[in-house]
Amino acid sequence: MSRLSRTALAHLPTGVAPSYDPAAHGVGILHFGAGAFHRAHQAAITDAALAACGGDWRIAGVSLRSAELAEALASQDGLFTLIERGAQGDRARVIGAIDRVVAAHGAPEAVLGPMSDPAIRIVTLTVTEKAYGIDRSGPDADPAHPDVAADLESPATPRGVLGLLVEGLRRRRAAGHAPFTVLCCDNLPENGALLRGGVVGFARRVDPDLAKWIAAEVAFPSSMVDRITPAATEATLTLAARLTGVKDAAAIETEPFCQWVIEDRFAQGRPDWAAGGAIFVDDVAPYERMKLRMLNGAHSLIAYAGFIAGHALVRGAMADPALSVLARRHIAAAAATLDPLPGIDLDAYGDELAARFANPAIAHETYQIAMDGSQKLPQRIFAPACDAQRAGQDMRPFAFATAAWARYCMGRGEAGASHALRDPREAEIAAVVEAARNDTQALVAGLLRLPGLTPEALLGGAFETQAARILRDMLARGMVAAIAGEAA
Ligand code: CS2
Repeated sequence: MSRLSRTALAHLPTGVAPSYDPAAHGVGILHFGAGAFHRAHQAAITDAALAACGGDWRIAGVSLRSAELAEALASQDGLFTLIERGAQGDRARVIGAIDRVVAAHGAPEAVLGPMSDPAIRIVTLTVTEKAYGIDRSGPDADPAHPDVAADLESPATPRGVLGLLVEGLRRRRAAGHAPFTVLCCDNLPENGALLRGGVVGFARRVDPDLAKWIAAEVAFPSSMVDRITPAATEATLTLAARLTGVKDAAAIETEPFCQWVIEDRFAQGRPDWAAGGAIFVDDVAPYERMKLRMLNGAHSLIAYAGFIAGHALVRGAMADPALSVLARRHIAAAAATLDPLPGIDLDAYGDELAARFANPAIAHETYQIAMDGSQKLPQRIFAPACDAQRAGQDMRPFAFATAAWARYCMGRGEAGASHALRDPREAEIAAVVEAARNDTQALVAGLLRLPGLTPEALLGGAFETQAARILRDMLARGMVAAIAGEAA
């Protein structure tokens, strides 16, 4: 079987190859974090925009850690297969929007070079919540973050996101070029303003004049991205080969649903992403809140409760009647904290979410979603819990999710098997777990009081007491019984 490449495109089944010639379009976007999520989402929408409206908007990807993806894509002329999997079956399409991916690790010039090139008009990012190094209370750069600390020491040879953006912008300004627009695509609240705070805060520490220029000249629109994309496996590659007739080492699979809501503030133009299904709005914040609280909040609940109850996959957890009731209760409680959104029926959105979680073709691991809880819970669980408390609404769904996270943080399943937490604050979490022993109140109190984690309003009151009681029940009766009792 031949390998996916430009020359193989002519031999693909009808409708699989891009309907435009990728090589005829120049690169206009630099993207940090070229993993499965980006390729199933932004790259796919950019591909549709290129097919519909053209333009020099192909993407150069930056892989911050691994060189593997860069090599796989290089040997395939940047092409990869995207498989959409849903009730209607599997649909494969080859995406031509990515020109190349460069590995940044130990090679900052590979990233700073393109950043200085005026052809790059937008820098986009999906690097996960923990990679930024932003102190959210500012927002500001967090000098305690390892990448930020290293880059403040040697700003001319950065390795982290903030350091690379600031040095890239510095060079742009020094060369007299207009700055690129910075578009954050991670699951963070008001992600444009947050990243702006981090970048300006970093710049202020190395070059206050540059910080002023960035604050005045660089646009940081917010965006909300949504597409459930599990990590690709060998089975993904086998399926891609069966659907297309060629071998693809970089194939990925995803759900049919895809949503991208973007603030339309691009200083130097942008692709016609609306042609690929994106929605442009003046203010992304209400959409972001809806998605973070309803989708991601319920996802985290399912991940922690489901993992401890023995469900490796989200779809398996949703097939458990009691857990599915809890997921729906969580979605409804999250919806109740939101202001109405013109044109959006929150009940219908919630129903659609439950169906998406249950998609039998998508094998999304609870363990994957459980990762980095300390970076996710504030916007997914604590923010809606605060609003619910203020409005006198039921906080129990949020307390249950918090207890499930605390149970997961204990690092051991009910049969005694240990699991790695995979959280940037895992040392602090482990210290709290160790000190609390099996005192559930001390454990919940300790976790909630990790510096900067939980809003003051939730500490020392009903929310904390409820979470501790629920955790005690989870330990006394087991997670399955605790879920069943809660759903009854
Ligand atoms: C998930 C998200 O891993 C997680 O934390 O909740 O990656 C989720 O699948 C996406 O945000 C869906 O758009």
